[in-house]
Amino acid sequence: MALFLLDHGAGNVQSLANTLRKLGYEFSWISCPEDFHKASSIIFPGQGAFGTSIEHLSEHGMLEPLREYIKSGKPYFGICVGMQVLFETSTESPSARGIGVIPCQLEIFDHVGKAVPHMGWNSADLLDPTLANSPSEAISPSAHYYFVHSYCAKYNPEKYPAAAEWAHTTTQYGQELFVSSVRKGNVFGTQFHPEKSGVAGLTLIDTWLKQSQIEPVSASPTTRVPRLPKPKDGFTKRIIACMDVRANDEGDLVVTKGDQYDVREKAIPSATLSNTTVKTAGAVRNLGKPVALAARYFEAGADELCLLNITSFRHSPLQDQPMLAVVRAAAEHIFVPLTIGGGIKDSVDPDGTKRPAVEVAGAYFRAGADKVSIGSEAVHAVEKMRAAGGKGDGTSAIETISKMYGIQAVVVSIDPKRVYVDPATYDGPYKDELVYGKPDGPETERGKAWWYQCTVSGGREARPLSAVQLAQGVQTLGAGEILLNSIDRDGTGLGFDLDLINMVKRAVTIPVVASSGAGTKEHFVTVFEEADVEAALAAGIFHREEVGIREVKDALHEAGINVRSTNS
Ligand code: 1PR
Repeated sequence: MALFLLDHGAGNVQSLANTLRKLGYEFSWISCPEDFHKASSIIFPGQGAFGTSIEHLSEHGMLEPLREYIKSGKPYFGICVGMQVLFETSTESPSARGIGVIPCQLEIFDHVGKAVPHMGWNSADLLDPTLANSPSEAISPSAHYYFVHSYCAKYNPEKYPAAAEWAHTTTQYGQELFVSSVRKGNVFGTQFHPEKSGVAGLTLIDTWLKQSQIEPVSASPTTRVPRLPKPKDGFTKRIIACMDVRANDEGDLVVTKGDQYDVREKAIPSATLSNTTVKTAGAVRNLGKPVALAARYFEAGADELCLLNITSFRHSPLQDQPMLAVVRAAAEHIFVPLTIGGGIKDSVDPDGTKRPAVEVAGAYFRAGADKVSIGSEAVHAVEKMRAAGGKGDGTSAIETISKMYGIQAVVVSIDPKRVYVDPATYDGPYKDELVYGKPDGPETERGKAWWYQCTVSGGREARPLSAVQLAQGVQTLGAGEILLNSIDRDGTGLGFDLDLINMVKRAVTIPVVASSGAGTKEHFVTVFEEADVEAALAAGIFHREEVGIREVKDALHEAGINVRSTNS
């Protein structure tokens, strides 16, 4: 078999390469139009915007050879945008024209009762239920797969007969049904990312590759049982394990964990000092090696992992080879989405070479990251946008990266801190965002109200911007997700800050990840029941093995909250 992968230049194609290596397949990259003739199977793992992908294929003289290859009837597997290019057009990029074998248009999801992008794990229902028991069927109706997209082929046989004729599975998001995989002859495509879908995804790719070597699939359509939306969709809440990474005093990259962002061991009262503790007080807390911990969390069933380089604001990340190497090594072992944060900004190398943020992000994507998380730079960009009257100028890290890689690849990490004020006298600009009358926070602040102030540089500098203003601003600039920390709750184990989370969640339509303060499995149940967030993230309790990911998911399942099984 001559298996070729098509790289359209945007996004993380490394994950698919890692998956194929793990499964033991050899492959080549399509590097010129002639390679299409050499291929007996092609996988196209697309990501990003429809128009950008088509443009890239055209510019490199690959659109026509791809069209010819697909017409030839040889095995083709398109992933995400690799499936979308089979369609004629997309409202995402109205002037771009796809391959068009499926004469239909892709459209954006509605926002009714759900965040957009559709980001997370969902089920895929076979339209021909008899296939469920077939050993040659790659998709399992009992599994969950990882989706990340805003545009889709709506499933509505009357309105979109061509899409329905190609539909192999449908998926429900909110009350919308869409085509989550297509199949006809040897052309196969999934809207979800099997290379990011854990064991279920690896099995899918392996089954397709084996099947495509044996025999061409019959061109005749399968028996399709038409679908209608069910009362509840199969979308699951995500559990994310986060690793804060920095160099310790010996210069090794370690996973650390702060208490309210202070990652150094506390001073120990002199009466209790022993020789050993004298040495460790003040040292960077070391909770393990990033690659080993990432592999452990993947095995334990985490739905997503996050690596934050917490001191990279001090220097250029492109010079920070250890972190890139960590990402590369981690990506070889984990087959769920990986977010990398810290230092995603315009930077300058010591030799004076300018590295725009989009290039820095590109280096992380090529290393194996699926999303980048932007902290300090997002605050500066929103301040600039607000000063300019509320419109971005197209130059910020958020704008340039989301334009090139799609909004789903851009997370903004918010580091807010409570500012306590006297509610009787406060007349400042955050009056409308004050939280009143909660017996919450430190003893010294009892009876006061508070607002949430944004900080930069790991909480070291406070800025004149609220968490709500930042969240709304980054959504306008083109962020696809918010990672909402809380400096007050970080490492305390007191539970998520529900006031903060609800306030931000109500202010935006993109997905929100609740972070900081998880101390028990019940805290996860509470955050999903009381704040309609898409995901919850924890660090300390997982690192110290006080609560396991399986325990959290069991508790959520018992509470009737949809979660992905830890075995899939
Ligand atoms: O500003 O773009 O370079 O990004 C820096 C990134 O590093 C930001 O995402 C910022 O949140 C993070 N960061 C900076 N300093 C620290 C620190 O801890 N000193 N960590 C830091 C932020 C918070 C979460 C933590 C949760 C859950 N860490 O990552 O994992 O609070 O913890 P818990 O479950 O133990 O309560 P830039």
